[in-house]
Amino acid sequence: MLIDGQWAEDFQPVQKKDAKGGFVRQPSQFRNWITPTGDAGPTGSAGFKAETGRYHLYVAYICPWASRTLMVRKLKKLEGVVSVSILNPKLTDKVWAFNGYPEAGSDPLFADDYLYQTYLRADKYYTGRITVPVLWDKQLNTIVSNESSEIIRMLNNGFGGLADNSINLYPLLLRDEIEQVNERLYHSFNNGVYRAGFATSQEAYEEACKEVFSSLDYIESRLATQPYIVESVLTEADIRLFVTLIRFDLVYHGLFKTNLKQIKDYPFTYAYMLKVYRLPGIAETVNIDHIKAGYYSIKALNPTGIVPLGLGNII
Ligand SMILES: N[C@@H](CCC(=O)N[C@@H](CS)C(=O)NCC(=O)O)C(=O)O
Repeated sequence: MLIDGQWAEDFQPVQKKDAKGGFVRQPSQFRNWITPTGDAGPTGSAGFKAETGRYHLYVAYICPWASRTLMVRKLKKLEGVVSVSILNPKLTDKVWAFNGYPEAGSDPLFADDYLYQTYLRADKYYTGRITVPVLWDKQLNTIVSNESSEIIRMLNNGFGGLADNSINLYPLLLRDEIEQVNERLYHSFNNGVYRAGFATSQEAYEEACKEVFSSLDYIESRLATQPYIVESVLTEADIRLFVTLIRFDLVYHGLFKTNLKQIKDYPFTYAYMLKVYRLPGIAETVNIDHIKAGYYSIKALNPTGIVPLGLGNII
């Protein structure tokens, strides 16, 4: 990570942990909001008005949090409004790099080699991890946000008439239930797989792994009686769920040791995952080769860098 704009330690083995060896995810630091008028959102400063061509999204296909933003950009038909760069899926000692892998692009804005340089352009004394997604403002030359849960809300309703508003992923009437499901699934499922994978004690691993599977039981029981995870319409809760499901049999089951069962052992959940995958545009946001190459490049978990051959029969 960077401390006051300087590299502190190698990224690879360093993940923050608690006293029991549990993985602790660090909070995102850029928390502004794009709004139709440029007024401030729930956090951060004003001045980020929705405009075509003004914003750029840096993502990696490996990353579930970044993939949320790619999915919502597609569903809201914002491809012509917000441009995108795909990073190299393989993590380096300086974390995310541009180029050097099929379908990874260069940095169209500054021709940088690494994403950390983008963070330093926004704040030359930046302290924190270098994470994707990053939503960049070409006009103010800064990061609008690096928090995916907020970026997907901006893409959903911050762009006014520039977006396709026939889809609303955060409808007013369902917000309470969406928040409840998000809350239920974030810690124990979306982040639960990471807590299992990056645990450094048996106790922390077992606790996280069991929570992952009790979440899958909860997901399966909901999907047995309704088409989407909240009622009968596609919402942001489905986006957040899908990105973890699609990676599960492919990488979490093996590399993160969440291996009590696979998604294909949950018939309703498996059918639901395929249904979301087949929604228009969604398959283009899933790159299986990048997901495998990226996760299996995490040296702390896989020092030899060997990538298994199997595809987990996911799609
Ligand atoms: N809270 C962030 C988390 C993003 C995140 O952790 N991204 C991972 C990739 S999946 C990352 O960039 N990790 C690099 C690191 O932590 O050094 C969000 O949801 O946007």
